[in-house]
Amino acid sequence: MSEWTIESTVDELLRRERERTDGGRITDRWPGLDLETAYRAQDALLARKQRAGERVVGVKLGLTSEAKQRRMGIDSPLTGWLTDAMVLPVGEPVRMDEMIHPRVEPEIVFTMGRRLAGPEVTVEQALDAVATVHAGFEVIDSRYRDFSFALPDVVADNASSCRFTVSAESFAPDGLDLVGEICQLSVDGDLVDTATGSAVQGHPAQALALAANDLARRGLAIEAGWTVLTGGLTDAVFVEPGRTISAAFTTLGSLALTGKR
Ligand code: OOG
Ligand code: MG
Repeated sequence: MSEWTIESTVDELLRRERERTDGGRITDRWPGLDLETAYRAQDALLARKQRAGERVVGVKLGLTSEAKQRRMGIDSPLTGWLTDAMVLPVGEPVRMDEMIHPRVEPEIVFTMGRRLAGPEVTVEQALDAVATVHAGFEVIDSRYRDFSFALPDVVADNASSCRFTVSAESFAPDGLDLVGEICQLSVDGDLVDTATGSAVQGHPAQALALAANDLARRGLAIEAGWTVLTGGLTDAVFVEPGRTISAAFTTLGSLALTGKR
């Protein structure tokens, strides 16, 4: 490919997803891919998925915790789209044959009772628009080799999104201590990581406000009924066939996922 464009970037990322193959950074080949152009590519990628019949069901935040930022070497949060095709029902295995190199991370998830439009949304306003809070898992599957990317690369790649699971147990935001909520992550029963809700931008609703304000720059809002993944609390764990990854939260309940070849 000689000249890289938004459309050729989308073609390449969708090809990798379809063929379940990773590849090099787009920014190595297209140094002109800046953040704004990358979000335009992300929106163009979503438009392709919508033309193929997928429906937007929410939005995700990525790199909202220090654990994730440190691991990925990027210190700035980002947003991506969630579609109905990404829903992984509770208890279903992670079908690795549909993916490249999936990793799982525990997240605090909001479902929205009201529309939330930026700019200048505060934590209080954000929390006020939330209907229910849940424990969740995100399965990320970067279309880049070794999950190695610069910020514009991962933005164009819809923030590595692949699947997500939301616990059926739901909680009203009032009366929850989301800052102090503890999440213990285990692999095959062995505790591997622990974090509290404060890991996510100081408060998961701060991440929600950030998403609303970020979308406002693109003339968009978080809609009533949408699901919002606020970002991995801990580092992500690779899925392996037969490996069970579980998360136990103080009040939000427990969830487990198992990899299947
Ligand atoms: C980017 C997506 C990060 C999170 O929750 O921090 C993300 C990646 O790590 O591949 O979803
Ligand atoms: Mg995530």
